[in-house]
Amino acid sequence: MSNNDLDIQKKWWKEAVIYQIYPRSFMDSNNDGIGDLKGIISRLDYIKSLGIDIVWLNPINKSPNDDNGYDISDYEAIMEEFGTMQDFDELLNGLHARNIKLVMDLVVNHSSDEHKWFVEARKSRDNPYRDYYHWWPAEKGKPPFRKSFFDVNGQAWEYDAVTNSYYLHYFSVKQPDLNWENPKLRKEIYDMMKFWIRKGIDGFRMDVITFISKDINFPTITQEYLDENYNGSWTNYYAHGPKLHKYLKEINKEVLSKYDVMTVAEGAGIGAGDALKFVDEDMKKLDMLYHFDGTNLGYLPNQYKHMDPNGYSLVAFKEVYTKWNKKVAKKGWGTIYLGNHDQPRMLSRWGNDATEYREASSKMLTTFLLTMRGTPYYYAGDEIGMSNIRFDKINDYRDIETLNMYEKIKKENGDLQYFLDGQKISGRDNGRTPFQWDNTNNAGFTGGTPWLTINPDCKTVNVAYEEIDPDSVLHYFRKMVKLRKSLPELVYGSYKTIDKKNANIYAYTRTLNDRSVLVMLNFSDQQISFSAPVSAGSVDEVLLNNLQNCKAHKNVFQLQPYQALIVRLL
Ligand code: TEU
Ligand code: CA
Repeated sequence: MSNNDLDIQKKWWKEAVIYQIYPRSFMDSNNDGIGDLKGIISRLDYIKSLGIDIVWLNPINKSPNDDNGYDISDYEAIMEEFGTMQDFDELLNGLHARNIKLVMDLVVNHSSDEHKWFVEARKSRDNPYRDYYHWWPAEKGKPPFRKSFFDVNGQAWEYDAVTNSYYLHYFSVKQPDLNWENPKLRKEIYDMMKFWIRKGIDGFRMDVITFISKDINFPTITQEYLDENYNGSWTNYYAHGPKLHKYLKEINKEVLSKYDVMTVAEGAGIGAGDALKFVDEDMKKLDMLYHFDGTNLGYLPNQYKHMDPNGYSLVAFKEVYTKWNKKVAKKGWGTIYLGNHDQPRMLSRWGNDATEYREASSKMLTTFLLTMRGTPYYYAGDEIGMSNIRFDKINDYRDIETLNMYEKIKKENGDLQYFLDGQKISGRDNGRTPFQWDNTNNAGFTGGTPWLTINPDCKTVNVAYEEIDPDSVLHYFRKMVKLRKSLPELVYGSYKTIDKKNANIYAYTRTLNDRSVLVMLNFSDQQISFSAPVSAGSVDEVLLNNLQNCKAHKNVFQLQPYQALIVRLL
């Protein structure tokens, strides 16, 4: 069925390529070792050169940086380390002048404990801000267990002596959860969102927005209950609070419906079956959601089988993306990502960062991200093939998640070496090492001491080096972006997976108005013979190849290790 049978509503954010910048690690302008807004401003022409349409900035609001900005102490001020509101205005104008939109990170499941609301709330039980947060009076006894992702004891209730009460924090003890039951709190959030929209931003990425509704009876939740109802996962339980969709509809009614802004939910705990509850246009809630079903798959067997015996398989990987695409094929819209600030580098996780394969597999993964159906979220640094830094020692890490989990395992006399081995693969700091601009000191990121160690591969993995190599990962990224924009079938075209049980090749067609392309991706380090099924159409010209040659006879391709091919089908 050609795609023009589907009445797809065209939207700017459906046609866009989104580039995510982690400001702390992108470019430092004042040699304090921390990236900042002026640093990003100094690199606007580079960002423009990529051909992307939207920049998603991780949080830049005032924060004590317990969780690198995901603990906000003033939602309408800029983090001191990042600069001033004037710098923000200059950055926004600089992006808009280059026809690039700006999406900000909305972190409203929790605030910092240094936010004035929490400073007030913990003063007394009758403080006007008390109900901006979730409290449990100690005279009721200990509150029922709730898991915290970042607490050294794994406990989400923290005792606060001043008012002889406990407060709830799903993340660190310095990230108290906001009480969305309170209409006054919700109005404060909506007013803040309007403040930023009136400043001219173009949308929000909504941090763990799925967690904002809590069952305020705080019932006892047993592991058996989690196993029976939430696949044993606290994340899944947290993501199904009783009033979540009421709040999402209210956010849309009170704020989003009044402006042309885009929204994307960080969809922790949400399965494909629930996708349309969030992104079906008729629901009038959000535009997009990104899921974790792909990134939560096990690790590559050839590299880390010992870490995850169930391991990932390409067949499972393909099933995830095909399942999610199917859910939003007719209504709603999808997203595609493999890397972000919470993930290890996609090259190390899903490709192969060995010298022999790093360029080919980087380009292959980029081809996947930019030929799938749905808005691609591309993480800064992946366009030059940055890889995991694989720290050996806990002292090398800065991420509160790694540091606190280490402490927790130490308290429990657990296997610290096993944990550190695992962090080399999945630790979030692998994706947060400073951007590599050139082969000068500190990779051109800072004239000071970088806040996080720079990957030693920066001598050759850097923008300057790759600008002069026409076959570089960087030039391939630009080519792939350009190709996506030149072929409407790669944006709005239907997606159909081919040979889904193939253990090494991910192949699919994209079709719009009877124009079809076939994408073939070799996810393995082997040469694989692949017969493009004639039902997909007869193979015509090769539109893009991440390697120099293409061995084919009629519709049989000898795909080299990590080869990516896009061919026109007649
Ligand atoms: O991440 C939430 C999230 O994805 C966690 O539920 C995830 O499972 C956890 O990081 C384990 O890997 C968002 C932000 O993206 C993240 O950077 C913040 O640390 C977190 O929320 C708290 O704001
Ligand atoms: Ca700085």
